[in-house]
Amino acid sequence: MKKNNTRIRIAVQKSGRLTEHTMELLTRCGLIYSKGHDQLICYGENMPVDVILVRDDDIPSLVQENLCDLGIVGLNEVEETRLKLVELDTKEIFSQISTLDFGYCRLSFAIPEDQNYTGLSFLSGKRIATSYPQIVGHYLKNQGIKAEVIKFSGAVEIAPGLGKADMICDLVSSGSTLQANELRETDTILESRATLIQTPVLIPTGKQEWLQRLLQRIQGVLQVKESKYIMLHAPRSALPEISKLLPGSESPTIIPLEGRNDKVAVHAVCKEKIFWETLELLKEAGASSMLVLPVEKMLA
Ligand code: PRT
Ligand code: ZN
Repeated sequence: MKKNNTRIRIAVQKSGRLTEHTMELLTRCGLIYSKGHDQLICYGENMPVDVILVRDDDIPSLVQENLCDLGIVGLNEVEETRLKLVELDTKEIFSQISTLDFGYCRLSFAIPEDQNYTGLSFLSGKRIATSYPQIVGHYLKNQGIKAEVIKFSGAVEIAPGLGKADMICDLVSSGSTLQANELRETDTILESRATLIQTPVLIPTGKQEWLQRLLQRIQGVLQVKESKYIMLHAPRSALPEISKLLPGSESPTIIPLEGRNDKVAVHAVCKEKIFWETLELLKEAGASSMLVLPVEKMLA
């Protein structure tokens, strides 16, 4: 795979929990792509952006080694690789550009249900199975706890049952996997979600413009998801109170209403959720004819 100096390469999970959300994000950024015969690359047809499909564990290294300019991967993988690079005294490490709004989970310790958890001191001298030895090792060191960290590549939750470990530290979302294995979650050591990372190497000028455009569009997509456009009529006298009630909005647009001096139309983009309760409060403040619309695209 020869690297091109004008096309941006973005590493994405090939098949797994992050894949669908990541491809949807890129599509919402305007990317139209076709899949190569080998199913390993999606070629951007309308933007100089190619998507490289790989295992999620490989994404941070591909970005670190500048084989890809960007990567989208869970913070758990980002942090595990970052700590390894720090340990190796690596000077230039990939940067974390933005957290995204999917792939939520947490890295937590879990112990057999029948054990009595006594706080962090419980960990002392224990054998802890995990796929994240760097994160767990770092945490234990910071807490001044001596315990044995055993690296497991998958099915960590079965380690205590097999007698290979006393407890585990693994990703949890609903908690049902722990429950099925008779384990109880104790402390969380990392809150994770999908994260956008960028190579530590200077991006060539030929790619700069499109890189900036892509990053700006990603921010736009993230903002738009929560944003709503609200339109309402209001008495002029109630404007200060109504403006205060509009969640996360910058100065609203005030439009005169034909033949009415006492009333105006108010239009605003709200960057936070608008709940029924907010509309009810606006009504109490004198607003009427309220309309809340989704926002399709946004560019700051
Ligand atoms: O093949 P490849 O290596 O690419 O995929 P993978 O199997 O390593 O990763 P995948 O697709 O399972 O997860 C990709 C990323 O999604 C992870 O790195 C996390 O950032 C994020 N993520 C979000 C999760 C979960 N939620 C999650 N629940 N990753 C894994 N799990 C597993 C967890 O390890 C445990 O086995 O799901 C189980 C727990 O789930 P609950 O709902 O039972 O608590
Ligand atoms: Zn993986």
